[in-house]
Amino acid sequence: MAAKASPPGPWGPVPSARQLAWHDLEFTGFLHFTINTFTDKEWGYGDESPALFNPAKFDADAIVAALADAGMRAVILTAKHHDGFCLWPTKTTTHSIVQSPWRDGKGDVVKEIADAAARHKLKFGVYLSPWDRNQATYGTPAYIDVYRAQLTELLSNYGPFSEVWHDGANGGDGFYGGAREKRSIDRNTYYDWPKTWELIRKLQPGACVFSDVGPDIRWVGNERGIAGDPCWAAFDPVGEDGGPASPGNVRTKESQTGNRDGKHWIPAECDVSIRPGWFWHEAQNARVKMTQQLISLYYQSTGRGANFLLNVPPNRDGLISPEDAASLKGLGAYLRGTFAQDLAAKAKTDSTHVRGNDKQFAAANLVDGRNDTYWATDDRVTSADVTIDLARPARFQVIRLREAIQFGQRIDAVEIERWQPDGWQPLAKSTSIGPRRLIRLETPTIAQRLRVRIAKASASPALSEFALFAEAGQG
Ligand code: FUL
Ligand code: CA
Repeated sequence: MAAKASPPGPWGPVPSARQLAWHDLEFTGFLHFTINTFTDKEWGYGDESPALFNPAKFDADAIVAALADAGMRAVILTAKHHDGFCLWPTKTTTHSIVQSPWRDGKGDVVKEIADAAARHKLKFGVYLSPWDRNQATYGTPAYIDVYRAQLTELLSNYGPFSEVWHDGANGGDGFYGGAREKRSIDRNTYYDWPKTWELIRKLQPGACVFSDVGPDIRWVGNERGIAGDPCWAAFDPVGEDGGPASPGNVRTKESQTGNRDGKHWIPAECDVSIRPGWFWHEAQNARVKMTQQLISLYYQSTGRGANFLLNVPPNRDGLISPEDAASLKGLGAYLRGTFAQDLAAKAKTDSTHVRGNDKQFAAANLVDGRNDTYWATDDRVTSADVTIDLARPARFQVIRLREAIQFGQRIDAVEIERWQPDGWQPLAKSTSIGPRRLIRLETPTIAQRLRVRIAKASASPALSEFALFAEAGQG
């Protein structure tokens, strides 16, 4: 019996435990819901009457069930958007749900969504807008205390969080307690983000912090839901002027691809709305993205190793509109149908240059779909082939590869070939893999033997999965 080979030495930055858990989520729902839903606005000014908020049929279970059915594993709610209206009974301001007629001012949207998420086994997160157009003190140090007090309330009272989301929209005109003026802040210094992140770490050590610059997850640099190709998990944010970066001040071109030689593991999250706007607008009911568009976005985000954050805004009733629900249902059916059965699950692998020449080790660990078992080469080897034999021909259209990212993102490029009577023939190519790479072939393909060629790697490669799937119908 061959001795168990020692694991590869790490290369470059590696993910933290909380980031590893976040990578596994793959697909998250975003809920933009607040007073804007009732005023038909995208950015409220901050002077809206709380009396407007009254989602008569609000049903957190129905909302979360629609997300779960689409294949989402987490949900992030706008606890407060730029207009400052708080969806939970906060002690920090009267501009909240307490002043609304909904549930006689005794309701709590954050709690209802958090509890529904727990019931449906989805992770939970909040978006708390740093910019607050309602607060009289916005722009002064006093507001930073309010912002941290709001975070403290949220992170102390609603169970475990998987993500805390801060956007980069910062300052401008607003109500500001009646001042009705324009206020600008210094994006690099005003919020003192490192101190706020420390507070989040203390209250929710398992939560990943999202912003333009991380520290755990980065904005992908566009609001189209599309990751760069390649998309590296490593990222060293740089400000627009080449100086220090901060939320609202980052070179977005590099956010899309990351940095191949980056020093920080800050993977990308791709946010996009199912509708043209982030909030629900009646006039956009006919412009909801169709199932096929969502599938394509899924491959362009999740499929490139990023996470997909799809916004589905509840309507004035407090429900997901039927148009949105139909597209989500189609997406869920496609994802379940496609990824239910890995056609390579029982394949045999063979390879050259396997770590310690332990071919048994390689065969057992590549195709099992688990990240803690992997196929790796000897430390000195950075190009290698692994052959996969399915025992009989299979018809597939999607190839999924994963790296054992606990050792870093080591592979630069791979080529996939299939065996034909006259030899090996190219089938597909890819650059970055990281936590996941989905290759969607243009047509269904039949093969019995396949070969993964590690064309280029920056350190000895460690692959944790090779899987094949037949695509389900697209509804
Ligand atoms: C941006 C905001 O300005 C938009 O309204 C939306 O919430 C988007 C997700 O983030 O910064
Ligand atoms: Ca494995």
